[in-house]
Parts: sequence; C-alpha cells; structure tokens
Amino acid sequence: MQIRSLILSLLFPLLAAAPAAAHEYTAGGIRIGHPWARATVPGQPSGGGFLKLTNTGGDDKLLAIRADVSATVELHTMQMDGDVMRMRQVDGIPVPAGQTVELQPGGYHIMFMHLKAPLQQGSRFPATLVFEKAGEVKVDFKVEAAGARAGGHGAGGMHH
Ligand SMILES: [Cu+2]
Repeated sequence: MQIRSLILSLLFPLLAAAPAAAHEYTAGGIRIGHPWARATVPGQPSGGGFLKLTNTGGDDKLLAIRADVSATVELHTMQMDGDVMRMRQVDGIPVPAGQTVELQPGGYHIMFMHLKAPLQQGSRFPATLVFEKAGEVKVDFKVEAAGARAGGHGAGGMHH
C-alpha cells in the first residue's frame, strides 16, 4: 500500500503535466496535434510553426493559416538545392486519407511572416487552420524555446 501510493505520487505530476504539454484539436476526420511555434528574438522578421495532422477520414489538404501575430502566414517545405537546404513556399500541404503528416523543423512548416511582435516563449496565440474538406479550425499555438527540436531553420530566420 505504501509502495503503491509512493508510485502514484511519483507518477501523478507527470500525468497531470501531459495535457498541458500536448494540446489537440479535431476537425472532421483530422486530428491536429500540439500546434507550437518557435520563440523569436526582437527584430527577427519571421517565425516557424509546427503541428501534427492525423487523418482518419478521406483525402484532405491544409490550404492556409490565418493569424494576427504576423502580416502574412505562408506554408513552406524544405528541399535541397545543391548542398544547401532551402525553403520553398507551397500552396497547400496534402493530408492523404489514413496518413499522418508532421510539420516539423526541416520539413513542411508554417512561417509567420513579418511578425508584429516577438513570439515570447511560454505564451500562446490563436490561429485558424483552413482545410479543403474539413473547413476552418481555431487552434492555439504554444510558443516554445527557440532551439526546440532544432534543425531546419536557423534561429535567426535569415533565409527570409
Ligand atoms: Cu520557412
């Protein structure tokens, strides 16, 4: 009994922390996992956003994102140009039926272009995802450390 309550008390803080760390939304057959953005420094023109899309329905496509934190929001992919990884704007991110598509550093990502203010670590901001079939979904992006899951973009956002 004592051991059991010790284990519970050790486990509980972890369990209690989980929902805050990983927030999730649903739109039709699409599950949107943990939208997050990288913190930016003052003067940094743009910031990256990431999330995970799990599609249990039919073929769909992420068409656009709207947010007030920046003048515009673009969808980007990374591709090799000779020896250099470069970003390229895409006009949508396909989310095929039954598949999981992860927007992550070094791959598909969201760019909040021309930020109105730096993205502060620990804060949240609202955004609307627009899907071809599932329609519009409001989500909150959590702002995490600039170096979180590093790779892809330089922290300075100098490519833009
Ligand atoms: Cu980009």
